[in-house]
Amino acid sequence: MPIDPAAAITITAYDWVPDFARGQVRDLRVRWALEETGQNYAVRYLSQGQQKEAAHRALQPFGQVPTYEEGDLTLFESGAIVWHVAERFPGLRYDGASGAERVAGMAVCRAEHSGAADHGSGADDDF
Ligand SMILES: N[C@@H](CCC(=O)N[C@@H](CS)C(=O)NCC(=O)O)C(=O)O
Repeated sequence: MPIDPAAAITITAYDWVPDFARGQVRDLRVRWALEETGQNYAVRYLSQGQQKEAAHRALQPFGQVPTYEEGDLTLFESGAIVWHVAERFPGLRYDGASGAERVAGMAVCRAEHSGAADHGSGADDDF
């Protein structure tokens, strides 16, 4: 994982998550986008309740994670952050002609990137 305390991008996450929510906290979406695009990022961990303090609400008015900071830019809402990462860095978007082609192209790119294309059944080798 490209976590680097000195990275230009900082996201927020919790330093403690109850069992039922492990793996579900929405910083996962942002981490995924950053990892898929190969971007190093730092993580600022918040303790229980710290998300509601004024310092964090200045970044996320609803007192939630994740947030994204890069220079003067601060973003919240995981969907908006993922969109920004896809616009900012190559690797998530596929600029095909139509919406369906873009999605199909993205699926192939992701499969190749993850190595899945090398480990398939072979049945769809012409795909
Ligand atoms: N729509 C927001 C939802 C963010 C959200 O629900 N964050 C949760 C963790 S998954 C949170 O920080 N909850 C703590 C709280 O609301 O006090 C997003 O996608 O970023």
